[in-house]
Amino acid sequence: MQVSKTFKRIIFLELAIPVALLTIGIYHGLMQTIYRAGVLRDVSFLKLDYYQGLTLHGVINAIVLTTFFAVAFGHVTIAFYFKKEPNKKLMWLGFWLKVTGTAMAAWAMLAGKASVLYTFYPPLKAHPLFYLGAALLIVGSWVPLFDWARMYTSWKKENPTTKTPLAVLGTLINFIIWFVCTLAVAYEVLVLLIPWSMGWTKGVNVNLARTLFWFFGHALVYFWLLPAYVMFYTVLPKVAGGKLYSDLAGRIALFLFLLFSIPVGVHHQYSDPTITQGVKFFHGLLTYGVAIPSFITAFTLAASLEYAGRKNGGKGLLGWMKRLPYFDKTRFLFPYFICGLILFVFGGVTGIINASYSLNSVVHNTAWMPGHFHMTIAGPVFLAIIGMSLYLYSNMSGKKIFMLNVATIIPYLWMIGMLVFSFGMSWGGLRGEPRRTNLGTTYLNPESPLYRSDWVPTTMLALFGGIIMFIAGMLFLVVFFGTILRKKSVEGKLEIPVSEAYHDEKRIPIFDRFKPWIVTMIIVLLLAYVPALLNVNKNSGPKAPPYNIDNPVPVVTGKK
Ligand code: HAS
Repeated sequence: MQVSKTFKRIIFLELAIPVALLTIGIYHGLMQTIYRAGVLRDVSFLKLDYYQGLTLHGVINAIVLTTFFAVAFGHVTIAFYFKKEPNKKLMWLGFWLKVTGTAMAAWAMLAGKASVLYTFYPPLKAHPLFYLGAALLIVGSWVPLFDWARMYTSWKKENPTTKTPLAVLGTLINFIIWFVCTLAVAYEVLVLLIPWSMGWTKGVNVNLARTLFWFFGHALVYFWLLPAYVMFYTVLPKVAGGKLYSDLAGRIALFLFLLFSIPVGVHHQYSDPTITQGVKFFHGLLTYGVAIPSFITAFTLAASLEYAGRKNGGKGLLGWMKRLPYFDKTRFLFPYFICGLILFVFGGVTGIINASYSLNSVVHNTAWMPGHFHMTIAGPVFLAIIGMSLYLYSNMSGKKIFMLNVATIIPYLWMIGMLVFSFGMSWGGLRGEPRRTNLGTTYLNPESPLYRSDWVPTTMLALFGGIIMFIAGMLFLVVFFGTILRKKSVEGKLEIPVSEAYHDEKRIPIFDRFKPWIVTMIIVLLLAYVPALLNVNKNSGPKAPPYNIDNPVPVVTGKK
């Protein structure tokens, strides 16, 4: 499909800006492992301190990259399946809001005025521009939803009995989840944090802020995941050489995410004393519910891959696995997808462990947690994002991929690094190693009375894995920007591989309509969150004054 120059320009910018920022994000990932292994026993390096680096790492990799990509991929998906481009003025508006927000937050972080980590829990206090920047980034990502909804409604009017393309369904579901969950964080930022950070209010209700954050925060992880799922359902079977096992399975899984992605946030607050056990139990139960669509996905994708492997000549019980295009340069997206999926098997299992109220008390706030989430966001999500960014850029620009051989092995290198890193973190977590801690200044410093020699192997493994990932990440940047610098060799166009369905079930209206699902979503949300908020309202202590991360004394704001 041919697309306009403006459309291309916006998509290229939305892909390239966050990939460029990855240089900072990936560098600080490596630095984390160096500090934590005690190789560097200082609070800062090159004038950037530990928590400043950790904030940059989390915000760039987990918020900026994922949000820019979700919007760009959404635009591309909608344009490709509806054969119509979204409104360019709105595309630019969303883009500039996101860029301005990112620039504001980046200034605050780089100036050392927002070392509050990506969760920005109060009473840690950031500069108001950090919060305002985050809010603008979010508002910028809302804009396209309204335009896509308009396009969807008019398409549906013309095609009332045609099934909505699975990729479009996934994109719309994802942005509906995103819109609803970000309302809570918008309230947290605009009503609680900005006035407090400006010194207009003396204190902040820390429990309320955390509860609002996690209303947003767990749905956020599915906002990261769903673009990857859209690719796994609609692109992966095709590039593997087969078909999607069941189209309906994909629809069911995606609609289940609409129901269960948000009302599970309290599983991040099992240790918060303000929330009662009944509410925690209910959120825990729903957390097992949100794993179901991923189990459906695991089965459907495995069946799709088996079909592809057999079509490619695979025989016997497991022989099909050997016939998948692991190193086929002409289908280089496959390695990015399969490595992500392999990592997600471990990411998923560790997530289910976290969901258990009792097991959570063993692993909460330990290094186990980054062990878990790196095998999710830095596994299927990250690999799908970088693979698809490269694919889209190359196709739409008409430029051949620079060092295609290297591009094909990067995901394997990343996966190996990630497995080593996450094994080290998870093992360390089980031995009590804390997360978000500069271990080099204390526990991993042999001169400190707190020294823990049993954390040497675990942090060394994490360091070793971190180095491998750093190399893979840098190679990707060379490949991506090398491709940008190339001359175009063919006319660029927008092409996405489309998987046919092996079981293309008849249209079932309930799985092709949003209204009943949105209504159920609201009911489940109310059941899960009204009691949680009532708990917070009843059990919260006095409001907290602001703190900086490096000082146990409150920051003084306003008049004394
Ligand atoms: Fe999580 C904490 C529970 C999924 C990210 N999670 C986090 C944090 C992050 C995160 C960032 O219940 C830390 C937040 C912070 O900073 O404090 N998580 C879960 C559960 C799931 C889950 C039950 N998490 C994710 C995903 C993430 C993510 C996805 C990012 C994208 N998580 C928790 C809990 C906590 C938590 C607690 C709080 C802990 C605490 O105490 O703080 C589920 O959705 C997982 C379901 C997944 C599966 C896996 C399906 C497998 C598939 C692969 C199939 C493979 C194939 C390949 C087909 C059931 C689909 C075959 C191979 C061949 C070669 C053929």
